[in-house]
Amino acid sequence: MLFNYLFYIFFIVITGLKLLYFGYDLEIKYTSLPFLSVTIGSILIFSFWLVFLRTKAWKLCMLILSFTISMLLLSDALYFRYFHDFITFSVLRQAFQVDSLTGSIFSLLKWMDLLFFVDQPIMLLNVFMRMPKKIAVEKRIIAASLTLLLGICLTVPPIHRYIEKAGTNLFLNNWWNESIYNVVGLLGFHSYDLYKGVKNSWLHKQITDQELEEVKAWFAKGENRKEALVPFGVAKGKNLMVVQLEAFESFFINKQINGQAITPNLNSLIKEGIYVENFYWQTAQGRTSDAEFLANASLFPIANGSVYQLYYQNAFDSLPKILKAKGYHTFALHAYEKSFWNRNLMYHHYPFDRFYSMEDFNENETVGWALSDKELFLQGIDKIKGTQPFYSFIVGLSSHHPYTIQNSYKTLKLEAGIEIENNYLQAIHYVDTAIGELINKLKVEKLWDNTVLVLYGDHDAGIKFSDEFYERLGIESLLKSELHKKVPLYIHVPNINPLVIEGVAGQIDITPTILHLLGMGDNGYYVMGDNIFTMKDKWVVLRNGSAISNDYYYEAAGTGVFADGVCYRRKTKELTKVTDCQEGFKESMQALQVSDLIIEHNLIEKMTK
Ligand code: GP9
Ligand code: MN
Repeated sequence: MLFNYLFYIFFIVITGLKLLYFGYDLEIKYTSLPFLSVTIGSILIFSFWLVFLRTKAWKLCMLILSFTISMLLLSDALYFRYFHDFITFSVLRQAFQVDSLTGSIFSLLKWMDLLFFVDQPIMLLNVFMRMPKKIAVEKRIIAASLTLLLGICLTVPPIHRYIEKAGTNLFLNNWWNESIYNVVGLLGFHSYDLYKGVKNSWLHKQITDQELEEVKAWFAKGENRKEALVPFGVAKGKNLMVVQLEAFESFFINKQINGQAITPNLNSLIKEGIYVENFYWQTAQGRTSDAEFLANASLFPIANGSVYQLYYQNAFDSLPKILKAKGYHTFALHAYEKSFWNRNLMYHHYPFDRFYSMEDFNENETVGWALSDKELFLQGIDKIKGTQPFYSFIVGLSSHHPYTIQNSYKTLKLEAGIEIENNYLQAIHYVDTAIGELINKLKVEKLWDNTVLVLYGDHDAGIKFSDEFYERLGIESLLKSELHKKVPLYIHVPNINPLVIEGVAGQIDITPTILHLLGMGDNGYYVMGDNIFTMKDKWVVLRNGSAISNDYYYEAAGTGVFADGVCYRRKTKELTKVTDCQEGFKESMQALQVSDLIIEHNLIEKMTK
């Protein structure tokens, strides 16, 4: 009998160690005492019922439970290495996409991941060991109840203390899964997420009057404007082409490696057009689809899952919708499976008149995952050039993780180094070449002088770059976390002087900025971004609650408490007192809340009626 209990204690300890190794391996910083107690407590709550079972069933169920936890840890670890987030209920609803990511997933596996399964042989052996004595049912009930009680005592008080200190904000707003993990551990996170997922799917809560007022007030507040840097309507009636580039950060722009420019085409474009130097990605779990949504609907992505999957039927004041109403022909082009990220439905709903997906292209050249960006651009222009004025939204793919483009397209001469970093630069360099081809084609087709061209990156590369890599590129920035939040925003407007904008902006600002150039303005539309040409200093809000202004960078903490975050001066990259960033925190809480309310309750439809 004693052996059974001892073995159960072994199960608790080894599972606890596996959970802690998970956090250590993924460098999710949080190892304080309450976290340890919550981790052990949650295992007890998850497994107390084993103690109630008869010996044989107990052993078998313990094997199944420990294997399930091992699989959960491995899946979460792989997902986290790629997306920097945990698998959630909403993500599972899009699980069919995992198929396409298989290549990426294998590249993320490590031998050390076997540690998640370290206890399996012993658990299996235990099932086949003979146990002499049965345990009386009363004893089993008492033991199971005590186990549950101990589990509750280890988890509830620390979480309660956290809520007392920080409020329920973290759970209510749920802007960042990592912060919930930091308080309740991995098993706690998944339980909470499952509860929320089920609740949101089946019990839809109504918006309160106060919440509705909050949303209306947000749109009613006056804007902080300055004289326009570029005249309103300077590109009235022109075509619009927006190109979203995959995992295209901006730190390599105007940089050289071994005497070769990494992005020669973009570098020369910047000299002739408008370049927003401090431009940030604001995506969450919906990755590429979130970036598309930010740029086209000018709202924030949701914290869990993707708007494209979960709210595609909502009403949005989207760029294609606004332009279509003004007589534009609207096209979306992405040479991949049309149902990926639910694009076929979402694009139809935006609405784009026509979506050219993989099946509409001649697949004559593959780079990375699919048709090369070069062919996407060249064939794409042929498809749309006959119908003007057009709005064409093109989504590239060649520079997708794990960046292993075919050797013949790797044209940079690089010394051997860390493979993924080299591959990333090769893929970026390739995409830059494709941009060069795009510009040429626009000129040949006589579109360059009557088309506004917008280029931007969707999100970061998801790579942990080495110090040696930064050195090779001559990057000295002391604040790497902010550096990798930046993607480029380049705008070509026919016949205007070149302009470099230093003020901060984010993907959510793309639609209002374009509406300014096309002479339509964003008045009367439910778009949350600002027009880059007229806005004064703003806080660019990231989905995890961080915020960036011209002067400061507020990095939100995993706890959701303002004072736990850190505040930097952007110019000097020095830490300053956190209260300097108070405004940024307030702004991010408000903006994310307003956007979430709009999306969860389909408010644009209601408010427009
Ligand atoms: C595929 C592509 C995926 O269509 O958009 O990019 P991701 O969302 O994985 O960054
Ligand atoms: Mn992407």
